Amino acid sequence: MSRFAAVDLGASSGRVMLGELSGEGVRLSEAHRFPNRPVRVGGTLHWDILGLYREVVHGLRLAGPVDSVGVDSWAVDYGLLDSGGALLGNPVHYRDGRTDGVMERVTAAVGAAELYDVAGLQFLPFNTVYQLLADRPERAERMLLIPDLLSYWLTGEIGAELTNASTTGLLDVRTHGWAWPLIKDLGLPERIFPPLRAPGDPAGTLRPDVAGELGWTTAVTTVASHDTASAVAAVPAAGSRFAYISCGTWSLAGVELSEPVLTPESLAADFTNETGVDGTVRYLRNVMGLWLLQESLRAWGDPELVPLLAAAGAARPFAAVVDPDTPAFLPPGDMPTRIAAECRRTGQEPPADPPQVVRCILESLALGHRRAIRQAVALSGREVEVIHLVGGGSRNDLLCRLTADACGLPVVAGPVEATALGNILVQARTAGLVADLAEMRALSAAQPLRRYEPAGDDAPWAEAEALLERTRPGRG
Ligand code: LFR
Repeated sequence: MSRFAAVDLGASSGRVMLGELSGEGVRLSEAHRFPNRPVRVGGTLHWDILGLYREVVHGLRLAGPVDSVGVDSWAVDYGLLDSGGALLGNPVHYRDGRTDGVMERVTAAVGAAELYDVAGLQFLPFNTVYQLLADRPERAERMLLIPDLLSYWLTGEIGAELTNASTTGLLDVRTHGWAWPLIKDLGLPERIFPPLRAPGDPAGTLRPDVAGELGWTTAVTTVASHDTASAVAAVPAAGSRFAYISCGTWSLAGVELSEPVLTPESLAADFTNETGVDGTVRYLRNVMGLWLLQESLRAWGDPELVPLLAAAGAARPFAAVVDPDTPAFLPPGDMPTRIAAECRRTGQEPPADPPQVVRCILESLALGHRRAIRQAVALSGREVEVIHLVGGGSRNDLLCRLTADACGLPVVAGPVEATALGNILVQARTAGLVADLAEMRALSAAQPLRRYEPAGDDAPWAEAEALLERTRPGRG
C-alpha cells in the first residue's frame, strides 16, 4: 500500500487529504480540514498565509508518514521574497481592490488582442500580471505563487509550477515558457520569475526542521498545483467527448483540448486557455460560482444550508435571474443586496426571502454553466455528450439538477474531492503506480458518482437566457 498526502487550499477552506493506493484503487480520507479566513488589515485584504502554513503542517502530522506530499491551491496569488528568501509582506487576496483599473490601463497600452495572443487568458482583473503591476515588486528577488510558496517553506526549493504559472498572464501559451518579451515590455523584473517545473517533477524533500516537527520525512512532488488543473485531471471521464465544471467558490466550465483556441471569437467570448497536465489545454471560462451563495450565507449570519436548499428547491422557478458574472459581485460584501439591485436594474422583482435568493443564485449559476459550455463547444468544435461536475458543488443536488436541465445534457456529479484526488494521482504516477491520464480518470470513476438526466424542457431556460442577453450592459 502506498500513501500520499494532498495539501489542497481552496478560497474558503483548506484540507490535507490522505490517499491510499492499493490493488483495489484509491481510498481517500480527510486528515485535517480548516477554514481559510482572509484578513483585512490597513485597508487591504490579505490571506493569512502563516496560519494556513501552520494548518498544513498540523494536517501532515495528522496524516502520518507518507511516500510523498503535493501542494495545490487557488491560482494567481503570490508571495514576494527578498534576496535572503524572506517573505516581503503578506500575500494579498485576489479580491482586494488594489488592482481596480489596472487591467483596463494595461489593455489600453498593450492591446487586448496582443495580450490574448501571448497568454490566451480570460481578462480577469486579478490575473497575476495586473497584481504585480499594482504591487511594483522592485524590492523583490522572487515571486512564488501560493502553492510554490508553501512547497518552498516545506523544502527550501524554489520553482514555478506550470499549470499555475499559466494563470499569471505572463506564460507563453504556445511555448509554455515565461513570456519574456511581454515581461520586459511591462517593466517587470525578470529575476522574480523562478524556473518552471511540470506536474510530476520532484520538488525536493522536507527541510530537516519540518521533518523534525513531524517526526518523519518524505519527498515533495510537483503536482498540478493550480487546484482547477488537479480537478480536471481527476474528472472521471472516459474518452474526450465531455465537458467539465469544477464547481466550488468558482465554477470553471469548459472542455479539455490539445491545442489552444486563440481566435478573435474566443477573445470576444473571453475564454481562457490554461495549461493542464501533460500539455493539455483547459479551455474554460470562470463563472462566479458558489461565491454568490457563500457571501449570501455570510450576510445572513450563516444559517444552516440543508433546510435552506430544501426551501429553495420548493421555491417558485425563474422568479428572477441575474448574470452571475456581474462585476459588482466580485468583491466581498452584502450579496443579497447586490443581487436585488441587479434584479431591479434588469426590470425584475428582487427575490423576497433567503430561499428565493438561493433559488435565484442556483438558477443563475446554471445559466452561467449553460452559456460557458455552449460557447466552449461552439468555439472549440469539440463535441460533448456529458458534463462532469466535480468539486464541492457536486454535493449540491439542486444545482446539479438545474445544470443538467439548463445545459440539456446529462450531468455526472462527483468526485467531491476531485482536486485532492488529482493531486494524489499525479504523485502516484510519479511513483510509477499509475500509467497515464486515462488511468487516473478510470481510478477517479470508481469514486461515488451521481447522474442527472436533463428534464428536456428548454423553453424557460432559453427565455431566461434571452432576458440576460437583452439586459447585458453595453447592449441596446
Ligand atoms: C478556483 C481558482 C480558479 C481561479 C480562481 C482564482 O479555485 O483557482 O481557477 O481563477 O480560483 O485563483
